[in-house]
Amino acid sequence: MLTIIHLATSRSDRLIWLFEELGLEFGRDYEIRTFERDPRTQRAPAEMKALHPFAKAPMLRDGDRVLIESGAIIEYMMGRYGDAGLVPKTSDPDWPDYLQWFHFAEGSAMLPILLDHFQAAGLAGPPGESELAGMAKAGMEQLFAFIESTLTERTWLAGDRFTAADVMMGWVVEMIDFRGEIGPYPSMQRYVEAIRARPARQRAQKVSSESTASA
Ligand SMILES: N[C@@H](CCC(=O)N[C@@H](CS)C(=O)NCC(=O)O)C(=O)O
Repeated sequence: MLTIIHLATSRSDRLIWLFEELGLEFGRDYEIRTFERDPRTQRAPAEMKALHPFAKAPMLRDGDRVLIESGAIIEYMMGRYGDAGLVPKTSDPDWPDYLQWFHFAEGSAMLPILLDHFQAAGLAGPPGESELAGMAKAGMEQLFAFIESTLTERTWLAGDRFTAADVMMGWVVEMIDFRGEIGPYPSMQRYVEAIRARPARQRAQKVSSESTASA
């Protein structure tokens, strides 16, 4: 049995979604161990250190191995258990875009969003006034424009079919929506609706909220 180590509203939602896209079934093929964030700091609890010294979500336990990094875990799962057609072949013209967007999610997209989150929480002085606030705003505008222009040209980020890059980036675009910033971007709105219409995404949402409620 595979175990997803989960924090509510976190990147571990990517894994539950991927597992459902791969046809794995909650309770039969995988279980979820949910931890609560510290209500004041939103940090992961100290008990997670006992599972892995880095103590961040998600983690995946497979036998006696515990892996971290959502992107690495997704690649691990598809490499070891089959990719269900979510990875273009290296000869496919969409493969370079697949690689780019898969890694862009954690490598570039999250930074301006996190900078903005921390400055808005007042960690860099009065919100909206620090140099960091300006950097975050400019970074987010650049990010949103790049995602929007790509999604105006194609249905999914790496072409006309859904890939694992959309699991990585879909979580980011849903975060943009959750933060109330998607309004001016019709292609991102269309993309979020297409994600939410996927049966695997809907199953994952249900599994995630049920496992959070029973934590
Ligand atoms: N790049 C890592 C980021 C991991 C990460 O920062 N996870 C957050 C949740 S989304 C976390 O555990 N935060 C609590 C903490 O840092 O204490 C990944 O994609 O897995």
